[in-house]
Amino acid sequence: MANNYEQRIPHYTRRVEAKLDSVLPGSDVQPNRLHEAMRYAIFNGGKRVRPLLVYAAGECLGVPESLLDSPAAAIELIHAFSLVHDDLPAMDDDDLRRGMPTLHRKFDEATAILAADAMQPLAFAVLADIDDVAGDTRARLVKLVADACGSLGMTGGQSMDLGAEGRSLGAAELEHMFALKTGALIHASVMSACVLADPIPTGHTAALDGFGRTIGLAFQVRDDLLDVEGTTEDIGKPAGSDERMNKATYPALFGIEASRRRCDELLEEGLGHLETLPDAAALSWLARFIVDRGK
Ligand code: GRG
Repeated sequence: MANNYEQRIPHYTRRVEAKLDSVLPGSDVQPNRLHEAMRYAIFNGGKRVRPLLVYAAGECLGVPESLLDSPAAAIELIHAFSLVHDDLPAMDDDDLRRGMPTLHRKFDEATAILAADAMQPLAFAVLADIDDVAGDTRARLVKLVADACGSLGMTGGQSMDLGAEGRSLGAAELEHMFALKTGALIHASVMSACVLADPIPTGHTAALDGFGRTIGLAFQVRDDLLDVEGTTEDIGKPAGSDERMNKATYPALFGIEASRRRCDELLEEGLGHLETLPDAAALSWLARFIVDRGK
């Protein structure tokens, strides 16, 4: 099943995009401008890494694809919502995202805030509505994703990130911030398949837990490197903005070489977690993609 994983990525991308299309109200539905803005935030060219991790972890544990569409779409809704907030004037004040105007630039600030506000509850509605799954499993999925985006997850990490501007952090503090800001949702993507596959051997859960944490951290170190090494055209957002905003990043605090080494170490550690798992080729491919990606 996991052979030729790369060729099957479009299949998974189509699945999650079809699910997203089915749960997002059409832009012909009132209030039209709000729905148009939500659709713009979702359908403007994201890589869909988190949904791909949901499907890949599902492959590994033998979870039917049809059960994975809801967590994949819900997590992408949360991710898209966080990017809209991240770009707002009160946060990073960015004009460009995925090579296109950010939502508040394309529409207006109030519409961007409202579109993000509506995407978050939609994500939980999608999880609560998942077909053919017991009620307690749905509740566990809702809690998994809620914890990942709350004050002890992504929102907390974003708060730490804003508070770290201009400060010199040690590696442990920086990585803790990364683990929350970026790692928590990536970890939840992997763990959502464990919830759906339960009961599974505790060794499998521990391996995927370790993999999710490690690769979530690697994702942010690579993101920091891309901001320094990529062009605006490559990364679809203004290159060098971390330095201009005096952000606490891995390259700024420890240098480019140390950042590359840390990415490689985290990749090795992540791949090590996969060794005991039955069918981890897709996860392994995604882990390499995360540390090698050019955008
Ligand atoms: C209230 C839940 C909540 C969130 C608000 C704004 C915020 C708090 C959190 C933002 C967290 C954030 C933006 C983390 C950065 C994560 C990151 C590296 C995003 C880029 O992800 P990619 O490369 O993006 O997967 P694409 O465009 O491919 O989807």
